[in-house]
Amino acid sequence: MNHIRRMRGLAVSFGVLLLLAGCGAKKTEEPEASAQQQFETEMNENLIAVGFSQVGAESDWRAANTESIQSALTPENGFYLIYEDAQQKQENQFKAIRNFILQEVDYIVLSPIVENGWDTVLQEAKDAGIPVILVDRKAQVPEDLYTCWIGADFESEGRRAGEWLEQYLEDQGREDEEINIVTLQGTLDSSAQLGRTKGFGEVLAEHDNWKMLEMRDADFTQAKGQEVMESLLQKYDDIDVVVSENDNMAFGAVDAIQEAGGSCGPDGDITILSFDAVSAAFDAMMAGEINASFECNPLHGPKLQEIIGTLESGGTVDKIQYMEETYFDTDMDLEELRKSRAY
Ligand code: GYE
Repeated sequence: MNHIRRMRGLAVSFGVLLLLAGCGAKKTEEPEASAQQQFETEMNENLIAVGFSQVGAESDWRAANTESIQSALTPENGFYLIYEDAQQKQENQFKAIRNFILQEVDYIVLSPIVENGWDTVLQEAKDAGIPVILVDRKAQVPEDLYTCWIGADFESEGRRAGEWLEQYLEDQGREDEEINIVTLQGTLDSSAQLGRTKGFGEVLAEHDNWKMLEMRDADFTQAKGQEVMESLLQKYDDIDVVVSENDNMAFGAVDAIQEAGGSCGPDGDITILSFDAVSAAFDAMMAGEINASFECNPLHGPKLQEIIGTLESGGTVDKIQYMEETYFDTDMDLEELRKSRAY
């Protein structure tokens, strides 16, 4: 049933493609095009069609996540993947999902940019009988609107960062000092932002001497991280700690601090805590620019492949599935640790 539905959908989209391709083509090329059409249709006959609406390409983490999913859902593994980059706009994700429904894909994989606003479009997918698998970020919708979710425990990541800071200050005998903190937040209302802010906030609330000077949205990008950090440095001259809700914003913050003549990292004046632990964060830690990065695992591809496999054979899957995570700091043998990392 699913497959009949998919083949029809793909035939429609190939038809559209061929029509477009045909616009500028000479008459003599027509037979070739229809042979191509036949080939494509045959090739895709037994493949599982998956429409994937990705948030964007805003960070190294996102690039690793896209790559992991694209390299798992391949034709060799039995998939026909339609990838849509939403360029960090929820409306683009709505459009992509509605197109997937028109194309009659077998599954929709969605990484929701923010948590709210999904009820209508996910109800449309449900009405069309297409299972939705949420990856990375969550959507605040009734449970029957998605099959399952895979991603990170963002609150634990935030708490882990808070506890790390607690220990770090204690080790330096600074546990009673007044500590001024600023936070570069990720895209507001995204699960990663909400969870990390909440988790760190819980540890913050236990310390009367920790002062959160300001929390500012820097949208998970390096450029925004730099811009926001520049303005925070102009406003406050006594920042002790920067909590950056991803590595790319932390890289921007390092640039801003260095350009302003300041210093950061384990030997500098400003302690920088970050999230994701992408490869470039290892470089930054080894260069002594940031202190610690709390891991967020982007390698969702294999798990996604396994989940779809289970669903295809009529099995059931856990509604919520967390990835395993740890953290890294400059006291560790980072050179050695990074050797086994894929991102
Ligand atoms: O931390 C950040 C990315 O949702 C976990 O999004 C993801 C976050 C990740 O842009 O780098």
